[in-house]
Amino acid sequence: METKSAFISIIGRANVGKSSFLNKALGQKVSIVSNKPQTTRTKIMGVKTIGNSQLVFIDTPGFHKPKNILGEKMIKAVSEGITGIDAALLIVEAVPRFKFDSNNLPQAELELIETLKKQKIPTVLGINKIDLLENKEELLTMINAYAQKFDFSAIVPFSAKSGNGVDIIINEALKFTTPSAHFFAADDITDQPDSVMVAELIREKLLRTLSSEVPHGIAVTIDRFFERDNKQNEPILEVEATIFCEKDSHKGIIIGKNGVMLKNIGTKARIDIEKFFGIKTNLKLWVKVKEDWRNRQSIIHTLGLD
Ligand SMILES: Nc1nc2c(ncn2[C@@H]2O[C@H](COP(=O)(O)OP(=O)(O)OP(=O)(O)O)[C@@H](O)[C@H]2O)c(=O)[nH]1
Ligand SMILES: [Mg+2]
Repeated sequence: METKSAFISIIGRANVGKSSFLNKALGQKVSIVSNKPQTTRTKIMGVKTIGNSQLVFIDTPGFHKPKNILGEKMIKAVSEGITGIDAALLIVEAVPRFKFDSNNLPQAELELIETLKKQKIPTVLGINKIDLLENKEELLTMINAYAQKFDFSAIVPFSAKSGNGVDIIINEALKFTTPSAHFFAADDITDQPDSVMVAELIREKLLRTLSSEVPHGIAVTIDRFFERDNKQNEPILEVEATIFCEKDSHKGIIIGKNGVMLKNIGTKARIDIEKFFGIKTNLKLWVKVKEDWRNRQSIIHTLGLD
């Protein structure tokens, strides 16, 4: 049987739903999602094998103006994420946060479109969050505005939340496949090691639970990660993780009064880890301060964020 594959980068501004699309397309969470911008920090591959075709999606951090060294690394991950790919999926929002003006698309999107043009990357435009759209005419204005900027292979309105239109994007993606060996096993779903997946699931709960600046300055490391059998001979996953934050005051917020906040975060993370691996899990969390780590190259490196 002749096998085919395509590498497809998912790019766009922060918070437009790139990771949500990936998870919906795969039918499983491999990339964390929150309502805070800059949730995704590195390139994350998601693999979908349909018959003899394998789609390798590359989720990337939201394109933004970096404010620290971590931000610069994230933008580097975006440009690396579109190197050597077969196609791209540019995601924008049907109901943008900014005032939509067809002559004045967001700078970040224009910059990405410029790169796609220069590198001649075939691109599907996905207009996400159509479930929030009240006035369908706005969608037409938007489609026209983007179509004038770039010759997209297809323009697909969709909702990563309801799943509407996601299959249309997958069908468009399949058109980019070319004869080649598969790079992943048929049942592989991501390139992320299990321990990274666990750290990300913990960080997701921090992003979702904490407000303001605190979660942006957080990194999670896994200190211990192993499986053992309990007395009843049932497998248990033991996980110990450290949450790094930037200030003593942030540490206080993360732990919360009488440790309630940390306990709540730990419970939510444990439930998700159990769901992901399908086994009972013990999760222990510690909180440590590393001042201004987002501007410290050595720490960023140690955390595997470059
Ligand atoms: N209503 C609605 N919300 C959505 C939809 N897709 C994503 N969201 C929400 O949009 C927010 C951002 O989603 P993410 O998937 O994290 O966005 P992202 O583009 O990966 O963001 P970064 O990683 O920060 O660049 C989350 O609160 C999602 O629940 C959608 O189709 N409809
Ligand atoms: Mg993301």
